[in-house]
Formats: sequence, C-alpha cells, structure tokens
Amino acid sequence: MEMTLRWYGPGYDAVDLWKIRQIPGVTGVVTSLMGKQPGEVWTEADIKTLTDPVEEAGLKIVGIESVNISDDIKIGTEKRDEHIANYITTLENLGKADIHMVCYNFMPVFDWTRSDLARKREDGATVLAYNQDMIDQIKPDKLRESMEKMSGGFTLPGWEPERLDKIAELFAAYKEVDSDKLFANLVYFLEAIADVCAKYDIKMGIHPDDPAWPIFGLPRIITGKEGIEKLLKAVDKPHNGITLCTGSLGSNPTNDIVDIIKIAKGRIPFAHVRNLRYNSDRDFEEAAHLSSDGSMDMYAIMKALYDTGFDGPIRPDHGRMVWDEVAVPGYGLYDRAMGACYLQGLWEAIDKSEKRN
Ligand SMILES: [Mn+2]
Repeated sequence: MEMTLRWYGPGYDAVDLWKIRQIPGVTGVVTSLMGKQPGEVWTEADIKTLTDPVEEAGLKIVGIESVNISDDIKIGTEKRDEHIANYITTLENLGKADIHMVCYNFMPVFDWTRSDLARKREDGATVLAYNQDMIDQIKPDKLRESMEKMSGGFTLPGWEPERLDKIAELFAAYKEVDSDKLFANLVYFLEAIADVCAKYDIKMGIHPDDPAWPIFGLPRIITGKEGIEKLLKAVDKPHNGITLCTGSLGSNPTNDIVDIIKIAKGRIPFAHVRNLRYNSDRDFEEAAHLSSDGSMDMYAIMKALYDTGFDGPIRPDHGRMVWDEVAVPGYGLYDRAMGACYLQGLWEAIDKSEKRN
C-alpha cells in the first residue's frame, strides 16, 4: 500500500505540492493534464510538465488520474480507431516516463455527478452530496451549468466545457448506444491497448460509475459486482483492472464493497477510499473518512484490501471542506490529510495485529 493524494497539476490545484509532501506517509501523487481534450495525444514534453514539479517537490507520480476516453471511443464512431491510436501513443509516452498505472472511466456524456458541491453539515463543514429528486428536476443540458455554478471557479475533472458545449449532439450520438454496445466498445478499447500495456507494464484501473446507476437515460455499466466481474472476465489480462472507489460503488448501498474487493483480488491497481452517509435511498452526502461519521465500515474495507494482498497506490478521496479552506470541491488539503492519516492508522493496526497472530 502506498499512500498518495490527487493533485490536479500546475495551475489547476489550490493545494501546493510541498504541503502534500508534509502529510505523514504520503509519498506520491496521481495527476493529470487537465487542459487536454479526450482523444488527444500526451507528448513526452507534456508529461514532463507534470513529472518535473512533482519530482522537484520530493514526490513521485504513481499514476495518472485520468487519461479520459473520448466519446468517439465510447460510442464507437469512425473516429474511434484514430483516438485509440492516440491513446496508445499516450500510454507509450507514460511508460517511457516510468508511469505504470492509469485510471479512466467509461461513463457516457457525464462524468461523476452531484446535486450539491457544498452541502452544509451539522458541524459547518461542507460536502459533496447527491439527491435524486434534485437531479430529476435538472434538464441534462443544464447540468453542466449547475455543476459549474457550484465549482467556485475551479475546473472540474471530467466536465470539459469544450465537450459539453455540444450536449444535444452528444445525446443524439449516444442514442443507439445501449449498455451492451457500451460494454462491447469498452472491451474493444481494452483489447486494442493490450500490447502497449504489456510492453510498458501499465495497469489500467477503470473507475466505477458515480453515482452507480444510469442517469438521464444514459447507460452505465460499471456500477457493481456484476459489471466488474463481467469486465474482468471479458478481457482476462493483467492490464485490465479496476480502481476500487468505495465512495462511487458505495453510492448504491446494496453494493457489498468487501465482496467486490475479494472478487477483484489481484486486479485492483488503485484504490480510492472514502466514506459516505446515506440519508435515504435517494440521498447521500460525503462524510469524513472515519467509519463513525458515515455509513461504511472503513476498517472492513482496509482489512479486505490487506487480506487480498493489495499493494498499489491508495488515496483518500473527496474530503469535506473544513477550516474555511478554498479549493476544488472535494479536494481541499485539510480533510484529505486527515483521511490519509486515518487510513494509514487502520493499515498499521491491521498489519501489526496480523503479524502478531
Ligand atoms: Mn473515486
């Protein structure tokens, strides 16, 4: 287990690398080129703009979150092979830069979605929250506007304005894409990148859909155990793995995360560990990482990762906004630092008690 934090790259993050380095136990970051459009090549020079500052700060890049997949690849348009060729070049350039883990997702049109990016909790902290009734009242073409309004001026990952400007065309293009077609296009993509991943020992970790169910009539396929098992079997190669995101999978309370960790044993190159509180089956809000603050058993999750031999990078995920911090929603320094320490405390306790037995 290697404790890391997400960092959005030069110019996109309110949190400085030197501050990340001062969190006990944190040795690396996952980062991304936020200015790149899905489908574009990441050149070696582009990647250097990430590795240079991270290394100067005494940290290392343990993976990329994310190299986003273009809608052409998800839909399977005639442009898909060109975009996949570009993706392969990007993976090659990442491999040459000694980066061996890439997180991505395969959600149509919209990436992670929330109805509120700053819901106030009892103690005054604010958190990201999701209320299905509020989402049902938003028209899909207004969702981007609604997310942007709540973002505090920060660029939100996965919500590229250039792409979402063409929302009506995007919806039209996805018209014929049902969950089977989307799954087939995901398999096509993973088969196409298999060789470059093998050559550079790159592990791909698909991020679960968030929330873990279809929204706005668009299919979502990585929502729980069934979809994950199906995908791991469909492309049964070491590069095809999952990003175990407890918050995204846990948005659906029927998902048994410990069970998912067990069935994906050996195929989890990256883990996002955070907690949520369910208020009803249509409403959840993010919580502090501590088990007692939300609905999840964080000890059981860390124990399952430990027991299945997880040895990849892990990061605290969205934190609460506390102590008047101003940052990308969900990505302040303070609460994620607390989360990183708490998760490491759980891990140390598990490790020591296991070794004593
Ligand atoms: Mn996540």
